[in-house]
Amino acid sequence: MITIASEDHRLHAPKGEFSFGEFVPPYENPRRVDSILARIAETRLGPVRPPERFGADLIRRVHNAPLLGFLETAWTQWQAQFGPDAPPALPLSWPVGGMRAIEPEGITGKFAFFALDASTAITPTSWAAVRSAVDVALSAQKLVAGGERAAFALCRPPGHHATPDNYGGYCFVNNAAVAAEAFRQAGAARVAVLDVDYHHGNGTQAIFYRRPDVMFASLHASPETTYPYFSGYADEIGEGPGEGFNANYPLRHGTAWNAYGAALDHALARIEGYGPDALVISLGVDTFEKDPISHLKLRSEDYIRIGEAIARLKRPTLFVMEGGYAIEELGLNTVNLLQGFEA
Ligand code: Q9C
Ligand code: ZN
Repeated sequence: MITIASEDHRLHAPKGEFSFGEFVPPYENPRRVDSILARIAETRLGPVRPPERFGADLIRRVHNAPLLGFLETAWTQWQAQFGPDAPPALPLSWPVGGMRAIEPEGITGKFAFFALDASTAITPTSWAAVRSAVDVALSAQKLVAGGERAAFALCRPPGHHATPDNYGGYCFVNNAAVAAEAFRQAGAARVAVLDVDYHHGNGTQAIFYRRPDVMFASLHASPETTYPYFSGYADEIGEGPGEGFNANYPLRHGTAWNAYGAALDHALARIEGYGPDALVISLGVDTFEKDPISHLKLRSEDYIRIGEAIARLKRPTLFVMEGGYAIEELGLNTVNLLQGFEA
């Protein structure tokens, strides 16, 4: 399988994130890509190629102009306010309940307006890294649209929490959604996105919630206990023309292969019935038993089975990297899934 990867992901390397009352080193960091590339080389999964550059058209189909304008200029405005020793660019308050959700004039208010959480810092060069991740996704998508059975977009930063109007959960632009949109433009009538990241893909769900042409199915730890908390319940089935094209499988903390595999089979049967022309996998491996921020119990060999099960759909398949924070085993688990698919 061909992997697309860019060195420019290194341009997004914030000093830290807020986690349980402390400012800690970021779980989402450049070593994640190193771990995956090392395993790709070790297993000879296939060639690793740099991305082509793409314009912003497809990004604009997925995200609204105010968010994109903010992301491009946030650091400059933050530094204009705080000077050369500016603190980490993060919000610490939010417009909840019935407050006036009007985009504020000042930059600190804008962070509160656009961010989902205080875990997703913006640095001077984050936007360049974000754009490179989109280029990675679109370059891999182009391979699949051009006839490859599958390709792996080694995106960083990840994307599935980014909604039309908000960024967060380590995500800025929704790489998988942009790629799904690219498949539509390339002539696929129906596209399915299957999200196996530990966290609910609230962003991807929101982007396609009212659309029948892109189905979204997600297995994730239940929002009753788990970030992003306010999205991911089983009764979220899509709306209007999108009704019936959204499928959530919330799982309890502690879920291991048996229950996970059963939910996966169910999701795959739903996708099979939908009959997509292309499949996008939001590939998170933070379902791993040793993941430092997660509470599912998948083992390294389980990822081979996930890959095998996805392959049985026999669809042109694009894998887009999302989460996974157990750096030591990140490459192993990710490549296990890809090798299971290829077996
Ligand atoms: N500091 C993805 O896996 N909550 N995002 C962090 C620990 C945010 C995860 C809590 C988790 C976001 C792509
Ligand atoms: Zn995740």
